[in-house]
Amino acid sequence: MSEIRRPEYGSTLDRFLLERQRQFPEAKGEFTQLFQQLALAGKIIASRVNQAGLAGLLGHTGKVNVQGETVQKLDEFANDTLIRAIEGGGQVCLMGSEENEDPIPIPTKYPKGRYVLMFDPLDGSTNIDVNISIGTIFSVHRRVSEGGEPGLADCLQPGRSQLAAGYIIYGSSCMFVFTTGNGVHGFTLDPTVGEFFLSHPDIQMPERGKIYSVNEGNEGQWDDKVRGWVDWLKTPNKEQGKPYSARYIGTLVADFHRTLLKGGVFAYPADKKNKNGKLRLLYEAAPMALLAAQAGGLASTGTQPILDVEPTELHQRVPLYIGSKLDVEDAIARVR
Ligand code: AFP
Repeated sequence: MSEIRRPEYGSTLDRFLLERQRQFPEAKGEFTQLFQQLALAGKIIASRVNQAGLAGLLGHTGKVNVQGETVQKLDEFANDTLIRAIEGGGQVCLMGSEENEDPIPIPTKYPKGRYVLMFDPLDGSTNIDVNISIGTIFSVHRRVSEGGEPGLADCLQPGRSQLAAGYIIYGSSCMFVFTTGNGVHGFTLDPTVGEFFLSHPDIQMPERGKIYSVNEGNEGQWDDKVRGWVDWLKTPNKEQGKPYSARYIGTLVADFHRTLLKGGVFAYPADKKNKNGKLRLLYEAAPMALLAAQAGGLASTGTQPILDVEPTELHQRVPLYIGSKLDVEDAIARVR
């Protein structure tokens, strides 16, 4: 009879956060508490995602969001869950969600903290009904306005000033992957215990990969440089490890997660239809850019590091090239 292997459990998320907190004697634990609330929201969303077909949560609400997209029932559920989990905690003074047109204030009955939370509650909505990975993306900034009520300026901060960023992926397992500026760490949820356990400490992106990830259905809308770059990736060249393989899920969290672990490049270029690309700077590109940088990778608009883009609007879009350092450098050299 073959031996039954006992699962190996790493540190819990709570213990990991507390150990980090101890390294900063001046820390008041607010950051730790914020992460605990994010993890709780992630567990609630994960459990609903798992039961979606049974719980009447598939399909759309009949509403259209600020991006002009159909709001799925799970989009709305995830947005409400995050807002409810965070607003009463006292760590955050303002939130911004991809689903809400304006910044989300903290109700007056709750204390306000010094952090600003930006999030995409359920990235990859179009994949919800077909059982494909979806995810939650978030980033944390420090409040920059002084006195009075926090406002739009607190949300419109460049990626470089993010204190933390991460995502929760609802895939074949649920993982919480984040950085607080000290490497990228991945925790896997054991649903039978209800805890996230450290499964992927200090993730490093391979310097070069073998996969490109782009919606090639848009090829007819691309300019010649983007088309030339993708053709180059597909042209056989043994020494350069080409042709690359194509993978495209259509959920940024899932495409980025694969790129983080296996390397390669993901792109959503600007095209004739989407002059600034499709992806949102504050809820998608900037958080992933911080994760990529912390894992040794790169993220660019094609002409500028994503982390340097100064936001001017809450729902601003940017072209995105992200992934292994050498693959993104190749992309920049060819599409610029
Ligand atoms: P949805 O949340 O509307 O499904 O959009 C997902 C997304 O913002 C991002 O997660 C994907 O990478 C990208 O859009 C996919 O866009 P295309 O369907 O145009 O390829």
